[in-house]
Amino acid sequence: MDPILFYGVPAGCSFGAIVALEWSGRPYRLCRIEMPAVVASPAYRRFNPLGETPTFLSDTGEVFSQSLAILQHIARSSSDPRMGPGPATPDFDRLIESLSFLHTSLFSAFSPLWQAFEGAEEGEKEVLRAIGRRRVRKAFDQLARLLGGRTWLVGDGPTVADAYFMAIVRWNDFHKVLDPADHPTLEALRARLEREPAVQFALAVEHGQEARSSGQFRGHVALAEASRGARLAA
Ligand SMILES: N[C@@H](CCC(=O)N[C@@H](CS)C(=O)NCC(=O)O)C(=O)O
Repeated sequence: MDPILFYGVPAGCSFGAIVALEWSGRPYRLCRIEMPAVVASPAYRRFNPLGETPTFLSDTGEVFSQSLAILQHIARSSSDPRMGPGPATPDFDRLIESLSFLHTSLFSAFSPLWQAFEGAEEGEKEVLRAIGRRRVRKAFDQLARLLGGRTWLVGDGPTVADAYFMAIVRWNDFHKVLDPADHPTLEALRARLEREPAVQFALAVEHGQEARSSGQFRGHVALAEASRGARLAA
């Protein structure tokens, strides 16, 4: 069976996995999960007890979560160079370094801002915003240093690390912590990615617009339909 990615909208971190699936050239399907309504529902929690997106249902029926595990699973399924360097290569350390930084520093820097937005106590909101803004500024500065003078995060072309970067960096559009002009190298990386057909596809999918796949997207699956073939706990 075709693997299924359960992706979250609006603007979920699962965006990176949609791009990776497009680049993989392997057949796949998508299941759209509205946040916060459907992501917290009992029907979705059968796939993801944490009530988070993304979740992946593999071609053998295994169900697992966590963006980095999903990106690595997709990367192993394809020999497209955009999957990034393989484990036996020197650049693999650089790939894991980039993905880890994006997850533990950039993603988590936005967490206090999302908490403030999603309904913290009134007295906590200003504190969360102040912490989030400080952490986002620091993470962008660090990421610019990590990128250095390179065109892409890893190696000579786009990889799953850049796809995941694209998923997270756009959260600044919503929270407006930084002026993108303050980090011209990161802004240039984002602009390069926005010219990628797979990125344009993922954006169109998220917005519910007509989306042209340059990979092997085989259509959306409803949540109820997705459980067929999945190894789920009773
Ligand atoms: N550690 C998880 C984090 C997943 C996560 O926090 N997902 C967010 C979207 S980016 C989510 O589903 N939030 C639930 C909600 O907003 O209700 C991963 O890397 O996949």
